[in-house]
Amino acid sequence: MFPRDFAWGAATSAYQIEGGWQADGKGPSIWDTFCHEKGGVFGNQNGDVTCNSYELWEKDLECIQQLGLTHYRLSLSWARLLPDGTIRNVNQKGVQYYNRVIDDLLACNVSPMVTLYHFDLPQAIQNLGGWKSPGVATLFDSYSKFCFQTFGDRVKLWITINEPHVCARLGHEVGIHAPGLKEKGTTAYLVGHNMLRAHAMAWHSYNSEYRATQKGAVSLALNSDWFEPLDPLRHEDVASAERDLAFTLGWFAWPVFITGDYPELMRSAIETQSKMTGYSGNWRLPRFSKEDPPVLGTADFFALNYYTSRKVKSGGCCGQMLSMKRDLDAEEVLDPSWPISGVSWLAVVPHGLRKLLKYIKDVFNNPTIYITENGFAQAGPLQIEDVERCKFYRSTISEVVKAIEEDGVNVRGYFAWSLMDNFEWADGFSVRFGLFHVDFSGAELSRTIYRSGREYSKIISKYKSAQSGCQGFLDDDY
Ligand code: GBH
Repeated sequence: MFPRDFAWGAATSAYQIEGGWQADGKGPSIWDTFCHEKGGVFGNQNGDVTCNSYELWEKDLECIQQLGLTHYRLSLSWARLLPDGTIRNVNQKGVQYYNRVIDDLLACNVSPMVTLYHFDLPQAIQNLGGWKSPGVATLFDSYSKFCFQTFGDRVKLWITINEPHVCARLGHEVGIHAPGLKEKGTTAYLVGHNMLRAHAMAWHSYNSEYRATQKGAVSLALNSDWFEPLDPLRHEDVASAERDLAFTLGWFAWPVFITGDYPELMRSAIETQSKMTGYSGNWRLPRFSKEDPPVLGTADFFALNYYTSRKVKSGGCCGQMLSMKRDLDAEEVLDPSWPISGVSWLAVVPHGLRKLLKYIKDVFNNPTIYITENGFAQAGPLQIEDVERCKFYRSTISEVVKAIEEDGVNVRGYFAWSLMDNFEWADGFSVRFGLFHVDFSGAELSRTIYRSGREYSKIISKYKSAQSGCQGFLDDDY
């Protein structure tokens, strides 16, 4: 059974839904730049308008109410609030917009979970070196304090940074996300480091300046697949799966939850490759400095974004050049029994979530966990009757039930990705994750509930009424 105050949510992010990219004094972000430069996104699409939530927020609120959510996870656009990234210049229209969103949610009895950073760095800060530059951490801290000060009287659940792993790797190593850098084997580690420094500073600011009065909780959202050895009897495969977990989840979770430093496995794998390739520069994986506030202990809960799983075997790499892939030295494969959703990377593996939750419980000291994203993609011809996604949500949520009841994992909330179809980064509008369909070809951008939206709202209301003792829920199939 779910705890009484379990959070039933859906999530979105600013760049993916807001549009209004230049409205009312908003500054440009790196995603504005990345899309406008063309070549990086499916069909040269962009988030200039997308769901236009900047103007159509009431429509989103209607969707939220129709689902019966208790929580809504949104992100703030840093450049909408602070057009040049600094608190020297505050855009009051941006403040008004988010005040209204937050107030409307609370008026409808929906609690906001607010992410400060979901991939959309102000371009002005990118021009100073972006996440590569150490100074970004202090700028992020100032922005965070500004947000705590402005919205923290009403917002009690904060995520500082969404998926530092994706931002570091896809943005700076692979180059398919903004800012589009392909500086292999070095920059992603530096960027990840500065993101951890930025997160830790913001957490300490909240802790010392706002916690006592605002009484909220702050974490960072970490994405990870569940990785398991292709052949559990092969030592190399077991070690590869462990390395993959260390390089994905451990990279950020070890410093914050266990040791204040990166996983030993990760450090040694990187050092080995540095030696093998004759790399003579500084540590590629930076050291934490005593000058910075400590990173250990800077999360009030564990925020997990889970989408899929991989089988892992050894090898799979790859020339003489340094790269993260080479450091990782593991090859990920799909199990042929796993159905694939509308995007090739998203194999449907609900039981992987249960295993990952148990792993987090065991390895990271039984934290309170919020599943801050989980979802299923549709592509190709539109299906409002999306039965596959219905099945996906039903079986995923039943895996969460097992994690809670049988494995004793302390899961406190579940957020579906996403409230509605939106701008899916490099895939543009070709991939749809919504519980509501958005008609991007019509001027109204009308929102229509998918069958999976109905299904999710049924699940929510069943559990809610079971909790209040009105009715059992196990009589049905979820
Ligand atoms: C989330 O990341 C994001 O937080 C969210 O904004 C996004 O809309 C949602 O996923 C759906 O994609 O291109 O083959 O290298 C999820 C974690 C990790 C999933 C990177 C896609 C890229 C695979 N993502 N992965 S590939």
